[in-house]
Amino acid sequence: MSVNETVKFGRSKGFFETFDRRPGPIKKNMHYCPGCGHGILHKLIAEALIDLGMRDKMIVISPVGCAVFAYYYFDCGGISVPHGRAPAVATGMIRANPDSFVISYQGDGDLGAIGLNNFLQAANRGENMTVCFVNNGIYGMTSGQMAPTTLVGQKTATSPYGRSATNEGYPLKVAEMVAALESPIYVERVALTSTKNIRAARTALRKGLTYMREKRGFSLIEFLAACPVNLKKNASEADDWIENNMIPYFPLGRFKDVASDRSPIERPEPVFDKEKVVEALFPADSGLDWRKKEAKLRKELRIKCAGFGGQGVLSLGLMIAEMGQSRDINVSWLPSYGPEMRGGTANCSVVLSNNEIGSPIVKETNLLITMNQPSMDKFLPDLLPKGLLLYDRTNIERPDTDRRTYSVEAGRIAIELGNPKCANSAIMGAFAACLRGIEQVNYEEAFEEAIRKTFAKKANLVNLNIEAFRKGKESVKIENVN
Ligand SMILES: Cc1ncc(C[n+]2csc(CCOP(=O)(O)OP(=O)(O)O)c2C)c(N)n1
Ligand code: SF4
Ligand SMILES: [Mg+2]
Repeated sequence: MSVNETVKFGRSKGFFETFDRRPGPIKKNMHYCPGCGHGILHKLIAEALIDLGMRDKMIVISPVGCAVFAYYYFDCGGISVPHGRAPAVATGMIRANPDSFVISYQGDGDLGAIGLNNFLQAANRGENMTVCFVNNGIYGMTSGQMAPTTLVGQKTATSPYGRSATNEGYPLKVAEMVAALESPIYVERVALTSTKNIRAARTALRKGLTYMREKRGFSLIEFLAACPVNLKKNASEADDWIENNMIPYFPLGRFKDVASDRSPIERPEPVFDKEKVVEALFPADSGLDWRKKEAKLRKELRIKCAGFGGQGVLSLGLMIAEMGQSRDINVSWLPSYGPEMRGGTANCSVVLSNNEIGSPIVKETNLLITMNQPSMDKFLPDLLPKGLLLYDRTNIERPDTDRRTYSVEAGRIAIELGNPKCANSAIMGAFAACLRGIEQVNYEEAFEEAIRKTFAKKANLVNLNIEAFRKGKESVKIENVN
């Protein structure tokens, strides 16, 4: 190094100083494996946000994939979205607020498989967004399954003999495909391998972001990136592998750059008139209007339903929400998918409220419904002191708690009715009985309507679930009235 060169230490201001959103004790490092392309690209993005002055209006959309937690790191707007849906969410954001900037950050599974249609439609509409497409040739997060961009002959967890062009087709050339569309303005493929390639990637990223700042339209930058863990190589071997195997098939270079021929996008200014939206959603003669303030519930119910994956806890939550909606109560239902499901419990959050619902996330619960022991152990500490607990005592030991507690043998009822899957309706019956007790409201008919609606396409299950519901309602047991 010459004496005139300056070495800059420290983290770009595009990153948070410490990663406080990251659970656990590690707050300084990202969760990526050593040598992972995501880490390199995050650094390039963070620096560009600051150097281009775009941070304060930027939203980075995290995909489902190893970059699912990108919002832990970037000090700008961030949201994580369902698998493959980043371009659709990005479209909504920039259409509603055309002065904001959006990076749709996506992996090859997210963009090339489950989300391909969302992605192509956004590209074809020429939305003013920058798509950062991380092509590591594999499903990194889920331990190395074949992706649309896996090379022919490449062995993965789901192509143990190597990808076959005859069976699975050839790897998808996303950059070439998008460059063939009329609307996109800029398409380039780069690689996050050698210093030279990373510098070219940095330039391409900044070009795409600059075009977005000028509102020129849709840019795609495809980053060939290493997933050393799933390639079973070290970081340097993984880079060599990309250069020797991926680049020959996915050539680097600029496939399209027509920004200078395009005028900045101008679309009609969106108007958000709350009253008009309400009128459209709830026409005056529909009888449904969340502005009506008559007290239907004495207080907002923030409910957590939790159990094993196959116990139907998500549909239990949906049926409760369905019931509330049919009674003109504001409702939200938020299933919990994704990495946290690996812990063994599936759960969903349901809010029933007379008022507008501030957040669908239920952390402090005032009504907990548990269908297995791990869920009880996990969520009971979040139950508020005046909260109510309802559990399936077929599967769960009587908890040592001073909360108001009710139980029902939902599992046993379901087995006696000949179908263990209707345990969720049995516990919902018990829930309806509890509601009658605590809220002095009788929603039992509405619950039965919700069951009919849920199983409308499986007529043989309607009666079974209604029977389970009624039995659950009749056999609820008070454990602790506090
Ligand atoms: C709706 C849905 N389907 C499937 C999954 C499982 N899943 C999680 S990540 C992933 C693929 C990720 O691969 P990629 O987009 O290439 O990201 P990478 O981890 O390689 O960066 C899949 C299929 C999920 N979480 N949600
Ligand atoms: S599994 Fe692969 S893609 Fe995921 S963090 Fe590790 S190296 Fe990166
Ligand atoms: Mg991938």
